[in-house]
Amino acid sequence: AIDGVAFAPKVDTLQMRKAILAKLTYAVGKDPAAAKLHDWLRATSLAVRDHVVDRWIASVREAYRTGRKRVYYLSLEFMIGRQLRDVSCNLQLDAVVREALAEIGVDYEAMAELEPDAALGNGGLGRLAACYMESMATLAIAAHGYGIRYDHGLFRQKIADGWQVELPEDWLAFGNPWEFERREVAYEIGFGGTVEASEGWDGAVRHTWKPGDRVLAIAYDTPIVGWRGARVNTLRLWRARAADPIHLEAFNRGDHVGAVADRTRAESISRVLYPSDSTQAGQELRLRQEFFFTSASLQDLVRRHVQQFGDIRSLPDKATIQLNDTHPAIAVAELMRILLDVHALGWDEAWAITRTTINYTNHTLLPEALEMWPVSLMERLLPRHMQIIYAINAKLIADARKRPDCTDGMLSAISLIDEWHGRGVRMGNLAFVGSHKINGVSALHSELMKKTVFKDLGALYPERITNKTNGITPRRWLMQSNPGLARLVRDTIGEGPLDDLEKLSQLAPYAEDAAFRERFMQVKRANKERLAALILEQIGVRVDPAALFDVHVKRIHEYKRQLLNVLETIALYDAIRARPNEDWVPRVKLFAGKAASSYTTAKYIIKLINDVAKVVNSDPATRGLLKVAFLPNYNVSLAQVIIPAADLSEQISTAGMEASGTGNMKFALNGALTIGTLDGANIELRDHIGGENIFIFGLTAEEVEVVRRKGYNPSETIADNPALAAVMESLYAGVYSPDDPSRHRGTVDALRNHDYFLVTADFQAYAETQRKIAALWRNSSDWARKAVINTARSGWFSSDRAIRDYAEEIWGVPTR
Ligand code: DL6
Repeated sequence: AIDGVAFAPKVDTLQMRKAILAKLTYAVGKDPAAAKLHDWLRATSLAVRDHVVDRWIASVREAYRTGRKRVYYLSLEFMIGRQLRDVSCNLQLDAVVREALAEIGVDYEAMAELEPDAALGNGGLGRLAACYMESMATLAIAAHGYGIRYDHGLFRQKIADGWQVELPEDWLAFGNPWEFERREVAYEIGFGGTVEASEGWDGAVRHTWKPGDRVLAIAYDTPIVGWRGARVNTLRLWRARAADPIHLEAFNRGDHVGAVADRTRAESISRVLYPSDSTQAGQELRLRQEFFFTSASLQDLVRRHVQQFGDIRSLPDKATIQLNDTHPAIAVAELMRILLDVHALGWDEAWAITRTTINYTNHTLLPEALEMWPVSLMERLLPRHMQIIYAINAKLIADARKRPDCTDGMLSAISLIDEWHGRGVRMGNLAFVGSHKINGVSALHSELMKKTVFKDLGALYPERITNKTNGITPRRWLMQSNPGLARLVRDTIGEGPLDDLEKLSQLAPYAEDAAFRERFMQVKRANKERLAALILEQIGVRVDPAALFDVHVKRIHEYKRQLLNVLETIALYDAIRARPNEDWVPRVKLFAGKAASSYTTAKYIIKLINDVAKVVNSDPATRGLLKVAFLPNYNVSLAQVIIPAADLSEQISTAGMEASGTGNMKFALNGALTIGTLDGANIELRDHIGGENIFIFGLTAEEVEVVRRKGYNPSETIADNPALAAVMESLYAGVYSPDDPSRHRGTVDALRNHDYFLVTADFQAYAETQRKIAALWRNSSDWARKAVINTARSGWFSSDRAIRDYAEEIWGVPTR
C-alpha cells in the first residue's frame, strides 16, 4: 500500500526477514533453498500474523475489563478476499515485508497472487459485511462477526465457448494461516424432534425441546485488524461436525459407507455456500445452515454475557445484534427459546430483551429474494421455534386489532404467516417484529421499504425504520487497490484522508490545477496498463490503454441490466460500421460477473456478451475503435485491479430495484465517472459529487412504477427507434450466433413482449448519454477535472461513516 505514514513500523526489514525465515523453517518445515512460492506465502503470512496476535489479545482483554457493550454482526456471508495485503497495510508493515522478501529473493507480487480469495459470499451483502467488520475494528468498536466457515466458497467461474461453467472453489486446499481453530468452543445445534410441556415450580408452563438429531458447531476465529491496528476484532465462523465421528458397530459389520453417513450428513451443513444472491435458495439444507450458525452464535454470545455479567437480563445493555438480511432472522425465535426455555424468563421479559437487542438490515425488495420457509418444513425442523413464532404472531395480530384503522388487508400483510403461497413463514416480517431498528441501505431503498414490503408493519411501528446508506472501506478500495492514487493524495493534501476519508474534499481545488490533473491521469493510465496486460493474459484480447475503459462489473442479473449495455454496444458497433469516418472515441467495453448457477437467463446474457465480443473483436472495420471483453471469475481480487483502471462506471439498474450498490462508490472513489440511473445510492452519489460530474439518465423509480402499472408496450418503443430495431433484428437473425442462429431469440422475444426491466424503455436515453460521454472524453482536461472531483467528493461513502451511524443511532456504542 502506501509508504512513509505517520508512525514508524514496529519492526525493521532485518527483523522481518529473520521472522519470515524462522517461520519457513520451523512452522512450514522447509529449507529456504527448496521452498516454493506457496511456502513463502505461508511463512510470510505467519510472520505478519504474529503482529496481530498481541493486539488481538489486548483488544479482548479491554472489552472484558471495561465491560462495554459489544456488537454482534450475524451474516451468512463474508466476502473477505485476500488477507495478507490487507493486514500488512493496516499494520503499516507492507513496505517492510516487501523489502524483506526482496532481500531473500522472493517476488512479493507473484507470491501474493497465490493467496486464494476467502469468497464466503455472493456479492454486495457479503462484501458489505467484510467492509463493516474492518470499519468496526478501525473505529475501536468491540465487535464480533458470526458466520459459516464454508469448505467451499463461491464457485470459480470459467468461460468455455462463451458459456459460464462453474467449478468448485477450494480456498482451504493449502490450509488457512489466518484462522485459529477453537475445538473447545463447540455447541450442540438441534433439529427436529418433539417439544414437551410441563408445569414449572412457579406453576408456569415450561417447554423442553427434545431435538431428533444434533450437530456440533465448532468455532474458527479470524482476527480482523482495524486501520493502524486500532483494534483487532474476531470473526468467528462455525464449522459443522457430527457428534460421533463414526458408528463403530456399523463399520465392524462391514457397512463402511453407512458408518460415516451421519457424519457426512452433519458436515454437509458447512460444506458449501449457496451460490444465489437475489433469489431464494429454498432448500432444506439452506434452512439448516441458517439455523445452525444463528443458534451457535446466540448460544455463544449468551454464554459470554452470562459469564461476564452474571445476569441474562442485562443483555440489551451489553450486547446488540445486527442481522445482515433475513438469513439469520430465526434469531428472533431462537433468542426467545433460550430466554424462555433455558433461562426460564417469562414471555414479556423475554420479548422485551429480544426486541431491544436485535436489529435487522434489509438488502432487497425483490419479492423473489424475500425469504419464506414452508410452515410444514419449519414445523418438522424447528418445532419449538414454530410454537414461538405462532405466539409472537398471535400477539402481533391482537395488538394490531386494537388500532382504529385496522383492516383485514393490514392483518394479512403484517402476519408472520403467509396464507397465499401454500403457507410460509415470512422471515422479513419475523425479523421486523423482533427488532429494535430496521434499516434500508440507501435513502431511496429505505423510503421504498416503507411503501412496499414493510408498508403495514412500518405504519404500525414507524419509529423502527431508519436508513443507513452503505459504505466501503477505503483501506482496501483505495490504499491497497490503488497505491498510486493513495500516494498522490498523500503527497498533495497530506495524511488527513487516511484517517478521515471525508478530508478528500481538500483535493477538489486541485481539479483546476493542470499539473495535478496530469499526475492524476498518469496514475489512471498506469492502472489501465496493468488491466490491459491482465485482459491480454486472461482472454487473449488486446486493448489499448488510451481507449475509454467503460466497465460493467457486478453479479449478472436482469435488473442490473447488462443487457441494456450490450444492446447499446451492438448499436454502437452498427454505427461505426455505417459511418467509419466519423470521429469515434475508442472504447473498451469490459464486463465481469457471475450468474447464479440456476439462473438460465443470466447465463444467456453472459453468452451474449461473449458472442458479441467475438464478432466485434474480429472485425477489422472497428479495430482500434471498439473492443468487448468479458473477464472470467469476478471476485474481490479482480475487482481490486479493474476498479482503479475504469474511466466509466456502469450503474444502470432499473430504478427502484438496486437497494444501494457499493461498486458505484468504489468506482467514484477511484476517479471513474458514473453513467447511472436514479437508483439506490446513485442518488446520494449524485448529491455528493454534483449533478454536473455524473451522467444520470432514464426513468425514475416513480416513473417505473407508473409505466408498469399502466402497462408498457416494448414493441412500440422498438418500432419507433430504428437503431434499436436493427439491433433486435440482428440478434434475432443470429448475426452474433451464426453457429446457432436461434440462440438469442428467447432474449429478443422477452424484450419485445414484456421487458419487465424496461431495457427498451431506457435505451434511447442511455444511448444519448453515452454519446455525451464520448464528447466529454474528447476534452481530456474536462474529463480529468470531473474525475478528480469524483475522487474528492466520495469520502462520505466510507464505511467508517456508515458504521459511525450504526453505532450512534442503532447500537448505542461509542466510537473513536
Ligand atoms: O447492501 C449491500 C448490497 C446492496 O448494495 C445491493 O444493492 C443489494 O443488491 C445487495 N443484496 C444482496 C443480496 N440480495 N439479497 N437478498 O447482495 O446488498
